[in-house]
Amino acid sequence: MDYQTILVERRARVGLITLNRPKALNALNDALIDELGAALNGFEHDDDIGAIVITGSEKAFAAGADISAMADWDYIDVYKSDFITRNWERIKSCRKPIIAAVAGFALGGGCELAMMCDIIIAADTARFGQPEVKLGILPGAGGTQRLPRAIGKAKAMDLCLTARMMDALEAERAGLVSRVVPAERLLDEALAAADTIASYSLPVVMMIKESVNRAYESSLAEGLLFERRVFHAAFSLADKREGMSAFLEKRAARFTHR
Ligand code: CO8
Repeated sequence: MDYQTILVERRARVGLITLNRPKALNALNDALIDELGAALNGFEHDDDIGAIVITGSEKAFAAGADISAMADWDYIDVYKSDFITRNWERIKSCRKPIIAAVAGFALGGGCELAMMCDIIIAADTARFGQPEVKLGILPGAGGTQRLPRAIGKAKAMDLCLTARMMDALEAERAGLVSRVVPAERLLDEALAAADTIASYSLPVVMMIKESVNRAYESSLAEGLLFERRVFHAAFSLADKREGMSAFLEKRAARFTHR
């Protein structure tokens, strides 16, 4: 497919998607989210891809939804087109792990996109925020829901109500990002993490993603039961046999990803 707003590459078993609207700081318009969905779809259905990295530019992961596109929209426009849920679903529903490699601004929908990913690795230049209040709107792609779950109510309220930005170190302290790395190392670190994930058994990696996400959607008892069922299922995999044999034979495992 010929993409206009993103760049799509493969690095061994890792799918790399670079948001590419530099003049608008990667503002997220419909075309970009559609293309992102199509690229994720391609990687999801490709057995040779085990993990995905989404990144932006040095200056911006994404500075939010495209304000120039939204400026003229009325209630009826966004309601009828089901603005946001229509084409953002693909990001949420991707079953393979996605790492957001964030440098520069991750604001509004950009912060929400990062939070839809499974791991956020931040450059020391990253700045996160939900500044929608300044535009007379509120976060609409999960900011008021995922941010409190990630960093707690106090900081989430602070960010959403004041529109202030949080730097990478604060984001790491607050639990939004898993690691902060020097900006020049960002892509290498994210690709290395994705490469490691992609080297493991793909079905097991997918089971882990599904199980951790279950923690957000269920009680502890239900989550533990879900984990146990999936844990038992893993014992049916060829990769389980290989992983344990490799350990006992003191050699590296050669997973077949099935
Ligand atoms: N939409 C459209 N264009 C943008 C956006 C945006 N969100 N952000 C920046 N740009 C454009 C600017 O208009 C400018 O264009 P031009 O050169 O043609 O004037 C160019 O990018 C560079 O931006 P600046 O000159 O402003 O760069 P600065 O370094 O001075 O400032 C900032 C950078 C602080 C990031 C600033 O651009 C800014 O505040 N941007 C808007 C941030 C914002 O409010 N984001 C929230 C948007 S609303 C939202 O995301 C709702 C989410 C709903 C769900 C998601 C659905 C897709």
